Amino acid sequence: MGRELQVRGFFDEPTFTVSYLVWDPVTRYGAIIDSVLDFDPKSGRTGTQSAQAILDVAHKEGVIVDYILETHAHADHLSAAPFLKQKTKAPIVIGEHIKAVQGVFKQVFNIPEVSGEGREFDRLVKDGDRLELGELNIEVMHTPGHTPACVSYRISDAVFVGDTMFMPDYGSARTDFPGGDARVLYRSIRRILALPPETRVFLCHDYKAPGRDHFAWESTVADECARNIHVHDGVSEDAFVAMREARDKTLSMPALILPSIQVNIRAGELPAPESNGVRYLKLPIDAL
Ligand SMILES: N[C@@H](CCC(=O)N[C@@H](CS)C(=O)NCC(=O)O)C(=O)O
Ligand SMILES: [Fe+2]
Repeated sequence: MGRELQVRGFFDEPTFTVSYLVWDPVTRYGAIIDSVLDFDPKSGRTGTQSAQAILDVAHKEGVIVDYILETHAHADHLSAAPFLKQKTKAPIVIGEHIKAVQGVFKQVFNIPEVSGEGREFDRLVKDGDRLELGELNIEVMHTPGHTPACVSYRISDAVFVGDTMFMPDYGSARTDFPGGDARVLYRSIRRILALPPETRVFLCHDYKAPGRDHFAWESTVADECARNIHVHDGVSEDAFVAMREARDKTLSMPALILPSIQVNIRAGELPAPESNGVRYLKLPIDAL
């Protein structure tokens, strides 16, 4: 019997992102998944309040943070991974196909200093890899579709699925970013839904579904199979692809896509300060 992983979710309402602190209750070794750096695009100000709130809980619960995990290079918020790494000394982990994502966006943003080899991260993981978390294991599942580098992290009776599916009443992630693919996403989701039905599923975003008055980010494999409006057990691959591609055409770009991607392909590191000591982000004109 695997023992139950402890999970605490932190909801960032400005970006609808859920970050997690998870830990092995016996050894107290833990990980932080998909952290958020506060960023106000109007003023250009950043802040670490949201990330600090995670560290505060870790401290209160006596959790030793062993990994800073990213499910993908996020397109809607800046990662706080460098701040967390400085505070915890834990390595920043992402899927190995981040190399391809870096390859595309280093061109878009014309930032040749980005390696294209994933060197900005401390550890690149691939499908089937296992990371020790106290006496538990983090099992990596490559779950592409939303982006080519997306991974899910399965830990004891829980799985952190990043942007693959969302709450059953909301459905699934968009597939219209470079390297996204609806057919590939369907197959990734079906792999997750083949896990034991009681597996707890933790989502990376919630946008509230029409008629729901509260945010939510936890479901189960059984619930998703039975009720996910885009990918319940009765939906064929072709039907999903048609729905997803049609819906993607109606979505506008995330508010923070341009700041987020150029920072997150650098593992959350902001561009180096210019001669006046100020850091600047780029805005590619007519390039996306
Ligand atoms: N309105 C949000 C949208 C963000 C967004 O596009 N999120 C992606 C994940 S990075 C997604 O899959 N959204 C699904 C949807 O909006 O239906 C924003 O501007 O940040
Ligand atoms: Fe995303």
